[in-house]
Amino acid sequence: MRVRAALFIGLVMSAPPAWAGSIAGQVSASPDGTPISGFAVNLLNAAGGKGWAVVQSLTTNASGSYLFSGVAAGNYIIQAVPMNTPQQCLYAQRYFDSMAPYDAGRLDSSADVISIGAGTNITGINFALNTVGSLQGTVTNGSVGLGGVQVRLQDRSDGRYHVDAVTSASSGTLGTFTVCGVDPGSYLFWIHDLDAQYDDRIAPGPYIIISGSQFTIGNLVMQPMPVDPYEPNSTLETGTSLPSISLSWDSSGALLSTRGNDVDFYCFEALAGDHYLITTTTDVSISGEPSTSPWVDPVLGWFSTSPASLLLSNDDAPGQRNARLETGSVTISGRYCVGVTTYGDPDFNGSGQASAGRYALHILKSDTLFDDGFDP
Ligand SMILES: [Ca+2]
Ligand SMILES: [Ca+2]
Ligand SMILES: [Ca+2]
Ligand SMILES: [Ca+2]
Repeated sequence: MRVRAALFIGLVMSAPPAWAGSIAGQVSASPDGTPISGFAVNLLNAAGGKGWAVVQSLTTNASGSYLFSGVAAGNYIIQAVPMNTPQQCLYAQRYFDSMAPYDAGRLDSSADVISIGAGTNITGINFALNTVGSLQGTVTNGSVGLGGVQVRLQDRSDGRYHVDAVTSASSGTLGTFTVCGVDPGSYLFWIHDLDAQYDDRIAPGPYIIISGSQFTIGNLVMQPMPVDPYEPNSTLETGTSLPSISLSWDSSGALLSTRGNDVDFYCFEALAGDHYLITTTTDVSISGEPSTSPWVDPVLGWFSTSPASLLLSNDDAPGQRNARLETGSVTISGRYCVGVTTYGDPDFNGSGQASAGRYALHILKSDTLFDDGFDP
């Protein structure tokens, strides 16, 4: 009796909850249909508010199959990702994409959204992968390899098409990277140090990728980040004093360098009744090219100084990375400050910043409230 009771409890505890659904499929090589085992498959949803994010990840079994179980009702997309091995590197990362809008699985914006109801089991989410190319190289500062640097191989004619990699951090191969699964085409390199101790760099190439080939390129050299001319300005008390703003004020040279250390404050005298529209973007010039960073995620704050207080903040209006604030009508004349940090640092003290790098700041004054759909 004791054994049977224990078995019964075990079965109850391992049974899936009633709400749990599943999504299954297979990854194979095209055109011959050979199953690809050990290929990574990701389940993504957008519940976190920062675009599609991975919520489950697994690898295909010996017959190329995968099964996500315990999937809550909701909307998902599925992504197949090559592992960094010589065999898998010749296949591209693909989203499941069989219906319009269609882009052969290259963009998450065209991925088929799979809506799953409570307890529903969906099968046949299959990937048939063509052979493409890959590329490898090393990022250095001119003398030593740099680990943990973001590397983006980006289509020269359409920046939406790109493949990302990260340089190695292990001492034996520091700074080396392999960009797996690159569709044939003409590419540029964009490299970014997450701590922004080194400046972003775009190497225009062209780097030509041919199907079935593994290229090796020379070193990509990063330069130190230039000094931010507005530093030190990391507290309300030391904030950069701006002249009284009559129309607008722009800063395209402001920087955040080294995550966790740098917040930038810009302060000015505002009169009761003033209105300000404040925006940050990552639309900056890199290597002489107008660029929008995919890595840096600015957050804006609007502070009074007496008393010192965060009045408003914004991370993602409009879009997931830009930030935009309307002060509304200033109630009391005095010194106010705009704070700039990055996502992960709601206290504007630098702690927890998830990104760092160049940003552009724009402050616009108006005598009337703005009316463009983003009023606070
Ligand atoms: Ca689609
Ligand atoms: Ca600062
Ligand atoms: Ca700074
Ligand atoms: Ca943001």
